[in-house]
Amino acid sequence: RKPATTKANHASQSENSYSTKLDKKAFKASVISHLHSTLGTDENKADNHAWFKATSAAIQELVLNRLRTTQKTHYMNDTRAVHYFSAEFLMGRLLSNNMHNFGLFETADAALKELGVDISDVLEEEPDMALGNGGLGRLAACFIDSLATMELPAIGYGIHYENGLFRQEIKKGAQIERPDSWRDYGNPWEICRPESTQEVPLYGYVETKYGSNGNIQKEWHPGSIVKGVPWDIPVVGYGGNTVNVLRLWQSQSSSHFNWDVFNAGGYVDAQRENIQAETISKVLYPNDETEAGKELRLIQQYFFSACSLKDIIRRYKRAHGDDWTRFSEQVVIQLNDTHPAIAIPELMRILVDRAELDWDTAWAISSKTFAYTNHTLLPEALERWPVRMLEKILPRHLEIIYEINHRFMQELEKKWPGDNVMKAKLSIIEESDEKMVRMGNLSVIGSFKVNGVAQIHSKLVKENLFPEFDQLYPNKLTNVTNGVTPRRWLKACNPLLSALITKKIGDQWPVNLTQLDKLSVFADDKTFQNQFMKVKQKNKEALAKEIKAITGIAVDTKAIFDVQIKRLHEYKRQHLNLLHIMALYKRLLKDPSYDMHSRVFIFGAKAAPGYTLAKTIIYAINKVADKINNDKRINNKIKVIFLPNYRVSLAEKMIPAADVSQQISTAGKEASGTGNMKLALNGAVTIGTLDGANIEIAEEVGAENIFIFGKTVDEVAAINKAGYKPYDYYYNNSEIKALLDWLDTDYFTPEQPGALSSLKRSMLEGGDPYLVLADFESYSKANEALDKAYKDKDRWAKMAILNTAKMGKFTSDRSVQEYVDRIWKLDTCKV
Ligand code: RUG
Repeated sequence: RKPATTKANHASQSENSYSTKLDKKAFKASVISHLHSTLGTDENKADNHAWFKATSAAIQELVLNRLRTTQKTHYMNDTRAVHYFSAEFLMGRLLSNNMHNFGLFETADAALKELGVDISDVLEEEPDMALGNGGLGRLAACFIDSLATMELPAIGYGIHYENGLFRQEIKKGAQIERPDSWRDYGNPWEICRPESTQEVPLYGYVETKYGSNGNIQKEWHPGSIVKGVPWDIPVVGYGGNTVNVLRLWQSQSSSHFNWDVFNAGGYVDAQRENIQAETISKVLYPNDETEAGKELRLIQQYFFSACSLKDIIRRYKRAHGDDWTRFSEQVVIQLNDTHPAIAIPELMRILVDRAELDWDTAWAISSKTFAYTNHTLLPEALERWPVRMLEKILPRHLEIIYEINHRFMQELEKKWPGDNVMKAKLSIIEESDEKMVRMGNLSVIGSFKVNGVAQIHSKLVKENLFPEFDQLYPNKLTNVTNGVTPRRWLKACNPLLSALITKKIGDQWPVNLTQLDKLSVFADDKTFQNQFMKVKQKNKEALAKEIKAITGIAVDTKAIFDVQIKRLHEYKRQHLNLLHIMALYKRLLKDPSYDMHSRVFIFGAKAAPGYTLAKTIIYAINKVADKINNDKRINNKIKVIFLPNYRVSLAEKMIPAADVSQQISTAGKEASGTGNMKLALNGAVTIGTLDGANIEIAEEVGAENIFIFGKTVDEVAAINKAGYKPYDYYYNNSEIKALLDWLDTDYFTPEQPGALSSLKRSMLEGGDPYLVLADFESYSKANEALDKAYKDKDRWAKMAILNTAKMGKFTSDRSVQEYVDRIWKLDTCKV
């Protein structure tokens, strides 16, 4: 049962390794057959959606074949596997990606063409799987792509949300949220597996009993039980050999209900409060809101963690029966942030209460199973749950958390005798007015490795967030810098650039991204510069068409395309970008000959529905845009475009067309960023702060190929320590004063005077917590340098080429390899 597996290495499969299975003729036949037999229509009646379904079905046939083979191979090899627990997987669309990974894109394109169908119309029919908020969910999607590509045994576990992240509409400049019911017309990729349904207990009470051996036994009598039904989404690795699975749980009511308990009295009230089982997986929570009080969210977290653990244990038992000794050898669980941290006490409950292992044995297994990734230092995003809430929903888990904490306190007492301050700091329980459970502390204590997501971030995790934990467990905290999959974020989304690169350096770069460095020698080559910039120009023209179609606004494709795409948050400082745009506008109004290359500022951003100031910033961008875009006096020097409903599929159109990448967070606030990597990979030049992965990008591309500005992490800390005074900047810099005062007039919102005043207030009375004013001048200077660089065509082409060439480090294959080597300890398994 244990044939040879090999150490993980980058698969060197070429794109064609699987494509030989289907030529154009066979592909055509398969699509038509699905049109007839799966969809009950024909070539004459079929609309684009039917073609999309039929094409997907043709691909899915191949996918399922490889899925079966993969699963059989993993089972036969009894492989150790990573289980990636994530409340979010931001997958986007799958058809194009799956075709590319099977090496069938060109075949499909040609086949559909012969059928009179344009492949891009077909691809547009696919709704995005927007089961995530942003970076964290998209990272999970990139990682499972890499895991499959590198032929590593892995499974993603998450929630099958009925509604993904809300759809954003912009009405009169303001964000409106609409539901995202992405499965209204079915999803051609997912497979329901009712046979693997799990039951999840909730609420109720804990009974203390004596077991047969005289030991105390705990029995949880749940107040209700919900069912988790799994949906499997195949994850196709590049080359099409390994197809792993993303297993997403949908909640359903269970006929199985403990009526004895219910009728015993006293539970009627509790039961009345119970949420309907079906609502658990109904909707993805938009992040950035305070978590406290969100009972349903805690239930979501427990729901998917419990289903996934049961699923893992079922599979483990099939191979190893009741022998738990090998569990942590076979199973590693990566917690993507603290959202699935409740899995730690859940595994302890299973081992202690159900498998009747003693605590120490159980803890030895559990603490060798989990590893935890931290994605943020922002205090408001560090999860804490009220003890009261846990007691009500998961009474046994609360007991277990207390026991974990009690033993941990004993450990602390040994290390730092009598140090109660230390104990209070590191305790899982926060003794505030309302007692809280700190999920971050639980995750660190219950995991064998903890990682941050960029060098600077991991350093701050060690030095600021968990310094005492780092002292206590010297080798537990580490760094794995994020990465992105070059298959989706270059090969598939930027076919022109991909073709140019392949022509120049061969076709191995999608699986060995450091090969891009071979382009460096052509950075000064005029012919290559022309070819590279011609591709950029074509991509800009395509985006301009899209902008026109979406907004009705015509943009000049000779202008600099300047892109800021990410969630709307004060720390990401879209308002710094906006203030600078207003400054340029003002300078042009004052002096029409003000020397600047024309520039199109393009935004994409969703604000959490409850985040008022973020929504005001969106409104402000749109209102300033209205004014600038219609002001004849500035001669089209500036355009401001806000593209509504930013999502993965829109990013795929924006990124290839970007000249400039805005990465302007307050230093120390953006854990890593991954959009920064995608944009640079596609030849955009970054203007950014020394924050997150920008620092490592700067190291790779060199200082002369990036525009760095602003206060550093240390400077930010020093300013805050000394007491930051935004009014100093307001009174000492006349431009800043004029800009903020402008926001206070009705110039941009004549129909609604004062609508933007809160934005000004946030940067003055509000204390400007993200140091917008402190960084404004330096940002403005960096923009001038950028403008100058762009005017020098050769220089810019060289910079753009070198940005692409130097992005080898930022493939998610490298990140995954680091997890494999240092945390997961997996072997590849050739399928
Ligand atoms: O904000 C971070 C990004 O900096 C990072 O690149 C991404 C992936 O690691 O995760 C984002 N993030 C952090 N998303 N949610 C959180 C907090 O839960």
